[in-house]
Amino acid sequence: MSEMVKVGKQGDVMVITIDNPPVNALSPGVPEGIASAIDQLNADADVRAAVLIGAGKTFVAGADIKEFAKMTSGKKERGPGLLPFLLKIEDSKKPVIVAIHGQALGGGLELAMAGHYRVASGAAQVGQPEVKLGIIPGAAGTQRLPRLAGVAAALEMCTEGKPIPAATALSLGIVDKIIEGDLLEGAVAFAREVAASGRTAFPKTRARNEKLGAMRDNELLFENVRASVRKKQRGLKAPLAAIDAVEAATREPFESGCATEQKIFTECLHSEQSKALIHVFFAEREVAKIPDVPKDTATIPIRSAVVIGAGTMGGGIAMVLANAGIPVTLKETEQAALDRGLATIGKNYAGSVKRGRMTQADVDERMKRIASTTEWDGVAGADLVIEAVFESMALKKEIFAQLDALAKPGAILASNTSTLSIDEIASSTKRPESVIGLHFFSPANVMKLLEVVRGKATSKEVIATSMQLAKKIGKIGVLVGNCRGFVGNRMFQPYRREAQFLVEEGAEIAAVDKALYDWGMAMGPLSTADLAGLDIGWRIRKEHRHLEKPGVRQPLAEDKLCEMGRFGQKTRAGWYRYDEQRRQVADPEVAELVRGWSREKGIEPREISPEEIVERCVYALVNEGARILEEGFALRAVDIDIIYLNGYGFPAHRGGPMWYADSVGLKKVYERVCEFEQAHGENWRPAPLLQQLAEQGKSFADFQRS
Ligand code: 3H9
Repeated sequence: MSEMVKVGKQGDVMVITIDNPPVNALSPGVPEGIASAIDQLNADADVRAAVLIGAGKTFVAGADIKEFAKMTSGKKERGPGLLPFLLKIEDSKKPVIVAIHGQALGGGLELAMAGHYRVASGAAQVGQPEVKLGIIPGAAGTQRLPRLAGVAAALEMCTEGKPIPAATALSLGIVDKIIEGDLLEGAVAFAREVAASGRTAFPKTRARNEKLGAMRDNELLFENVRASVRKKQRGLKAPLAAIDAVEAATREPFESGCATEQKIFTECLHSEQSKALIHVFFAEREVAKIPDVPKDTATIPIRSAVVIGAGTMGGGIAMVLANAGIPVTLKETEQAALDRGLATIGKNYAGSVKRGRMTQADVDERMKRIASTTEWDGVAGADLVIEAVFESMALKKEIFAQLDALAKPGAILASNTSTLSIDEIASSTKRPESVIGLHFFSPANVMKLLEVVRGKATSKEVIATSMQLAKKIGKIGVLVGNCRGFVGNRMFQPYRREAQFLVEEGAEIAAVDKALYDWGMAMGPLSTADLAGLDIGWRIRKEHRHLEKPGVRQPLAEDKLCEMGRFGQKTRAGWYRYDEQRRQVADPEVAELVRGWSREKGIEPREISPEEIVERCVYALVNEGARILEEGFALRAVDIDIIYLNGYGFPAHRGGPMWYADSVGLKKVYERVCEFEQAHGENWRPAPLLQQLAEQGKSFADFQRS
């Protein structure tokens, strides 16, 4: 018997326990172990039924995702897959009751559906999340789920990939009973009832066709779901593939439906999208691991917090802390500013209630956690202070000196700065080890990314606590070093520069945005600039003119637009114009102006293809990313990828900028960067690391800092 599957008995009921920590993935050995247990069940005259359950915190989180890369790289044959093992369970002469706690996801739910009955604890969840990995269910999930839950529910679960709670699974017919109290005890009792019922045959999901629906109704349903997926999951292939597979369940007998599913599954598994999304799955977990801050580093309990500044960022941060159950005091200098900040928080929460994301009771509870003050009174008792005032070093230093005087020893003093040096801010305190950057992205209550900026003196406890806090407040924390713009904004600057250059060279404004949007970015770079405000970069550039190298081309357009008072959406004019409802409209005047400015600079307009637009902008990200990696401001290429995916609308199915460059091939990327350097000068000087890896035939993923 496999080590990962244990067999025991409770009287006349066999208990088969999957024990493959941490999440009971169906790694090699697990399906074989279950199959052998089913043989034992049918051979043992003393048992009348079996309960199949998971050890530890969850039932089964699906197939072992690590195995997929081995298959697609040719290191491993795919083999027979899980299907024969599942048929063996379904064909067992004695009933198999699957007991679900934690999650039954992907192959875990497929395994459960092959049992004759399913019971679940109240807090359990079930789902087919494969689309999030760019694949579809590959062990008859698309064939058994519509038979249990109906076609519409199966389509929703297989295309969106969101797990559903046990109560919903019960109402859909996916589980047969919710067990209150001890799951194993309840499942064994259920098994005895089934065994005592006198039945000689037990329900096989694959034979239950009554929920597959009428063909005509289905056709309309498929059409609607395809249209909605194309809109909501733009550019993703797996959700559409999942619909094809579910459709096969309604058109073909079970066996041939399974064969269709296998074919589609294999195509998806070998796609670039799936490789990228699987990379993202592991990358999201990798960023939590910091080589010199081990998992067992002591952390500081965060029982209360103060946020300084009640503007858009400060208010959003206060909401995020309150949502996670942390009492927070919002501090402003003027009562009027505080009132405005609180009103915005109230408005944002009201929006969540309106959209059905929260109840009024949830909001009341959260609002109770947000206190407000114009004094410094909360600081002394706080475990965490987050400063979120506007970007002025002098002001921030003044605030940190004050915090140093007031905060208790050991409290974390964080700045939400997006551009300024954490070390310089920390220098205004006598405890730089307690100072860290917590760079939230706007709107802070929505965006998943938190750049955690490590100063040169920041202590490991403060880093470990900040990374833990990120998880607690539902963010993905990525540790970065203290350089100008940190990782995300430092890379964004050349990306945006190229977008401007392209317009100055003759590309239409809308064409630049469209090329990148069609490529998968959540928004084009010029629309993003209008949203963020063109004036922010303008003010920073004005302060740093002395850093500009003579003879190196600088973008013209945004500075000139700002000089005209066109700051973007906030002034209803930037690259585009905005109507009363903030709807974007093209502005031919801007195109004309840019043409004039370019002419003055002697730039000849030319035809620019969407491919060049994408290469210029995306390779600008990659080249700067390579410098950041080499200089050590990001720990690994995956950290950069996660920042771009969660903070900058980079498409997940392209894996992040560094993964994307690896998938194109660094030799090719490097050659193109060299061509751009020839054509456009010093801005495109290749990063030494890009050159080195390209010449060695390596990838960013291979890069290990020595
Ligand atoms: C599938 O099933 C295809 C089928 O149709 C069959 C085809 C034939 N495999 O997330 P956590 C690791 S596709 C391998 O931090 P949590 C994870 O990397 C699969 N490893 O914990 C991490 O490792 P480390 C469909 C896995 O409590 C550790 O476990 N299923 C797998 O926050 C802890 O994970 C899914 O897509 C796996 N399947 O969340 C579900 N799952 O400690 C994927 C996890 O070294 N999993 N690991 O960094 C999840 O969504 C979450 O892990 C879960 C737990 C909700 C289960």
